[in-house]
Amino acid sequence: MNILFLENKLRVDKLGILYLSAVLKSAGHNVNMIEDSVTPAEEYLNENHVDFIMYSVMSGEHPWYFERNRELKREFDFVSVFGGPHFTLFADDVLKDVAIDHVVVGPAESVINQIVNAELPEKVIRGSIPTDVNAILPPDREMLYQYDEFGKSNMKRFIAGRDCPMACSYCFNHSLRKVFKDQKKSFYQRTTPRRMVDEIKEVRDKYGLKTVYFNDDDWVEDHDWVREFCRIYKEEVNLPFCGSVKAKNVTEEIVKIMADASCHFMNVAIESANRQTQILIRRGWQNNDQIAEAVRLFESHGIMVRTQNIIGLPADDPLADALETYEFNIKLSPTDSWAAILQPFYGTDIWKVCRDKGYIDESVDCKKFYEGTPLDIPNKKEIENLHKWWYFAVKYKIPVKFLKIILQQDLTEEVKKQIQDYRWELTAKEIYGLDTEDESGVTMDNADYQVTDMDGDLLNDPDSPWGSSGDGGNLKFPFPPRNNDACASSDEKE
Ligand code: B12
Ligand code: SF4
Repeated sequence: MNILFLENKLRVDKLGILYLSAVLKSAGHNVNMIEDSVTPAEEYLNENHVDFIMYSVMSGEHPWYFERNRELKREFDFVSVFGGPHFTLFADDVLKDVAIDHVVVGPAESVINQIVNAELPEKVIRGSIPTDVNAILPPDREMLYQYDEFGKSNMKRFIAGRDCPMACSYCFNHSLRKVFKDQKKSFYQRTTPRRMVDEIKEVRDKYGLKTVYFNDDDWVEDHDWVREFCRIYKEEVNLPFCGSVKAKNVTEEIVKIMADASCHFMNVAIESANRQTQILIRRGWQNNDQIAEAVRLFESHGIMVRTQNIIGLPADDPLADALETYEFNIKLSPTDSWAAILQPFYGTDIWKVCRDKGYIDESVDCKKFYEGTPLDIPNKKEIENLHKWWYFAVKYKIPVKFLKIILQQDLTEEVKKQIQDYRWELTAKEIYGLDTEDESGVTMDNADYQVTDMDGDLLNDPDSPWGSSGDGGNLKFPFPPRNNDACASSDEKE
């Protein structure tokens, strides 16, 4: 069969479809992927026979995928298959849409070939949590890396584990666990350190690689795994790597091991520093002392930290909550600090909290990740302005009393954009050691130096469906060589 994964616009590796492509190819199918924004699907379908079009969807982008599929169905004959995180919570969306043939809820490795072989006729198909992640084929990167923008990118993405044991009320994890509660024993697996290192080496040798980015929700969750991985990785790869951690699982021993294995940068999530809000969003499992200690440990061992925060939360006083979180960030003084505005996805527990507090009604569509809050909360303007100023306010430790005056000022869309763009220009220089201008003063626009937002969209990209004021969390350019590694230099001093 000929199978096409259709994306709108991809800016970072989308591992989910690469894992599925490997499974499909192993069964002898022809699999390809195009970005509609680069090669319009009609153009491709006129030239190539396609039996199945597959769409991988995250919430927020779902309207685009549904509409595009309807358009294509009117003109071409194919079977449409949808999957991805959106459908863990939203499978009902699709029941009425006659252009959608199949939707898979959850991981699809175990069912994708059966769908293609017409062995599963149902519209909504339950996937399954892999029983052994080490038995899953490694992702088929060729499908994506045939495109230089990805194949030649210096930073490539990997994932060692699949799930997260927590149940934060704004996240899809709790509903994923409900759907697959009969597969409890298969949750929280990690590929072996050996397999992970082999996968990285293969990508390095085949495609080039300067920085490894782990998608795992908590890279340090299993300390034995980290010890063994870092031991092999240091010997056989030793490239800068980055990822995300839960502060409660960070210890000095683990941080030292990571720094010694070239760990360069870690995201540490705070979300809210207010204890009541932490409990409301079900992040009571870690406290501010643990967060502060994790940030201190990383930074003191030369691993840069970006703190991640959520503002616009449905606290009784959302602005006071955000400002308390802000002050906590100032105390921590991380290399970088980022705030998102809460988007309560329909069906999550936080959505129910927002509804019960009268902050939202069912008609609200949460897809403006950066522009504003969809909630009808007090101090909306101040919260949206705080989001724009966040990085500078934390960096320059602006006192709350003065910040409150700044937050009352009206910002035009142009000014908001300028603030965000400047924020990313500084981040590129300060964190990643790169100038956005080369020595001749010419602004670089080489793919290797593109700065993308959290959606993976290019900053200043007029075609971005999410606007241009993104987070910038995913940077594709190479990190500076780690010859000034904190551990190495302290060893030298000794
Ligand atoms: C890396 C990452 C990103 C990256 C890359 C995205 C990607 N898809 O790879 C970037 C930075 C771009 C990103 C951005 C955002 N992300 Co994000 N991201 C992740 C993260 C941490 C890892 C993704 C991953 O590699 N998973 C591993 C692969 C193997 O799993 P998978 O992608 O789910 O794929 C499996 C199944 O879903 C299914 N499947 C996937 N596609 C398809 C397609 C078909 C046809 C079928 C049948 C099945 C199928 O089978 C796959 C194999 O088992 C996940 C959390 C997580 N652990 O998954 C969040 C996650 C996907 N992100 C999330 C969110 C909210 C966002 C943002 C909105 C954040 C923000 N505020 O900006 C943006 C939105 C982006 C957008 N709308 O385009 C949510 C999505 C929730 C939802 N309901 O959709 C998640 C689940 C995290 C969470 N806390 O809830 N993200
Ligand atoms: S810790 Fe992160 S991945 Fe896990 S449930 Fe909370 S938000 Fe989701």
